[in-house]
Amino acid sequence: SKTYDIAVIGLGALGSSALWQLSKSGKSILGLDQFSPPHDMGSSHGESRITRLAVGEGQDFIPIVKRSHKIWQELEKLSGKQVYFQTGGLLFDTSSKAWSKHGSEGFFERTLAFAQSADIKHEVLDGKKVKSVHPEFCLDDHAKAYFEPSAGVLKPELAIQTQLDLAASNGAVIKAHYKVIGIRSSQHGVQILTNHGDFEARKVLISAGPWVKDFLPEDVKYQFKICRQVLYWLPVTPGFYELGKTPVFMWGFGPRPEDFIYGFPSLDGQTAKIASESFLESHHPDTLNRTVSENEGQLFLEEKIKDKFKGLRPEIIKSKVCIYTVTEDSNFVVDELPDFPEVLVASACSGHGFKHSAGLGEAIAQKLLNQKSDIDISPFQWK
Ligand code: PYC
Repeated sequence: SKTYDIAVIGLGALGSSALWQLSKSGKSILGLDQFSPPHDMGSSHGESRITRLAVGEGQDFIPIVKRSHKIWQELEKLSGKQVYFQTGGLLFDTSSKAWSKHGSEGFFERTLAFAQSADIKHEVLDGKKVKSVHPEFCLDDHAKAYFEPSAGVLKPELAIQTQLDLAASNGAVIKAHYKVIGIRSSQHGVQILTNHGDFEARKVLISAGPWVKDFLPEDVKYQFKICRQVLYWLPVTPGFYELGKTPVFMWGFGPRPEDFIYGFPSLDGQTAKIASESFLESHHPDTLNRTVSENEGQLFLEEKIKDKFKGLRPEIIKSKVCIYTVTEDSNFVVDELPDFPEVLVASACSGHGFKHSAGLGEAIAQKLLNQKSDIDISPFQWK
C-alpha cells in the first residue's frame, strides 16, 4: 500500500494549518480526523477567537502571532474569505490583588511590557477614558486598562475549512470520520491504525487536541490537563456591541485564573459571546459533560457577568462546551514522541492557541519537511 510522506492526525486549528502548509511542498500528505472538521467536539469551534499581538503569556509567542497575522492575510487573499476582523482589543485588570491569568502571573504588566519592547502600538487607559468611548463596560474611573488597535476577532471554523480546502486543492488527501486507534513503528516509518483500515507514513504529526493523551506514554501524559470550558451568547440591546465599535475584551476581576471573562462584539447583531475559563478539573474528552445546565448558566451570570456590562441582557440564548488542553505554565508542547522520532506531537495550547495556529502550523510543517524556520519552537519541548 501507499506510504504517505507525512500524515496529520487531528484537523483542528493546528492540524488544518499544518496540513495546508505541508501541502504546499508537493509531497504526499494525509489528514485524518475522527469527526468531520471543522467540528464542535474539540477546541476550535464557537464562532470567534481573540487575536492580539502583545501576548502576556510569554515573549516567545510574539513572533508566532505576528507571523500568523501575515498568514491570515495570505489565506484571505487566496480564498476571498475574511477570517480576521480588526476590532482592537481591551484588557482590564480590576482585581484589588492583581489578577493572574492561568500560567502567567502579572499578565497585565507583562502585556504592557511586551507591547513596549516589541514595538506594538498600544495605549494605557483608565476606566473613565474607556467608558467615555465604550459605555458598555461598567468600570471604576481608576480601573487599569490596556488597548491594542491590531487585536481582533478570528473566525475559527472558517479558517479551518479554508485551510483544509486549500490543502485539498494542493493534493492533500483528507479523510473525515477516521478514528486513529493506535500508531506503531514500521519499516517505512509509522503505521497508523484506524477504524477504517491502516495507513503508512514516513512521519506523523499528532495534533489531536484534547485526545492527545491517548497517544502519550505515562511519563509525559501527566503534564496535560483536559479542561471543560463553556461559551455563552447573551442578547444585546440595539446600538451596543456592534462589530466595528466594540473591541474584543479580556477582563481579570479577582486574583484567580477563574476570575476572568473575555468577550466579543456581536457577530449576528443579536447576541454577544462571553466566556470564562476553568482549570480546576481534568476529564477525558469522550466522557466530558457536553451539556450546560440552566443552573450552570445562572451561576455564570451571577458570579461573572453581574454589574459589569451595559446593553447586555442577563439571559442565556445559547451555550456551548469547548475544551482546553492545558499545561501547568500554559506553555505549548511541540516535540517528538519519546523514543519515536518519526512522530511529532503539537499540543497544549492551553486556551491561547488559535491566534498562533497559522504561524505555528507553518513552523511545524517546516520542521517536518526539514526546512529552516524563522519561528523558534525549541521553547516548546517536553518538560
Ligand atoms: O488567548 O486571547 C486569548 C484568550 C482569551 C480568552 C481565552 N483565550
